[in-house]
Amino acid sequence: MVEAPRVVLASSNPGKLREFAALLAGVPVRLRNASPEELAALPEEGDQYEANARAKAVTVAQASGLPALADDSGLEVDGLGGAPGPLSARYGGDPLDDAGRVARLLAALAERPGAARNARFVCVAALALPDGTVHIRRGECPGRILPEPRGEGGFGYDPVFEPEGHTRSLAELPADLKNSLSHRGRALAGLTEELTRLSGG
Ligand code: ITT
Repeated sequence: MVEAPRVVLASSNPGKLREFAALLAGVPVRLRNASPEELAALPEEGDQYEANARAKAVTVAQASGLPALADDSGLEVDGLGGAPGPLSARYGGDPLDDAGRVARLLAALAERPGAARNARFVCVAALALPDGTVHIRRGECPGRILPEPRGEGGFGYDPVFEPEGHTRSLAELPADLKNSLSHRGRALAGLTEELTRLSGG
């Protein structure tokens, strides 16, 4: 029997890695996380989702000699002119953790009216092949920023993001429901065909 092709996940974010694995569970590929050496080769990130996603995937595809999958993602808040956007992981500076970044976001939006809290998660996913081909897909998830964090699931800004059409935060929704409507779920759905093709399917 022919083994499913291997694909390396080019991310150091445990929350993303969990979601990649769940989202690709039905795709005939064998996933592995990037090694510390492969992750150390990742370039400094800029302020463009697509360039960042492409750079992460291409770097790990070259380092591993295998197809590599990465995403660059972020939260865009209308009342902050679309910030923090591609800078979401570094919002507020380095010493902050997820809870610190959430607190900083809520402070920036304190006393701001409803429309200022409209927001969207954006994900640009990149699949880089060892032959240099790169496939790019984008996904978005619209919603709004809640007044207080709610829920224990997910990661990052999930506790303060209520997706459109729902009355719970992403951190309160079951993981499979988040994945079915999330920016990452939508971006990866667009890559399923290319990933399946790796196995000759
Ligand atoms: P890698 O580059 O190693 O993958 P990273 O966390 O630095 O990890 P990004 O530069 O793409 O990745 O930053 C994305 C940030 O946006 C992430 O750290 C979260 O703060 C936020 N984010 C992205 N997707 C999210 C989601 O589904 N839920 C909550 N926050 C999310």
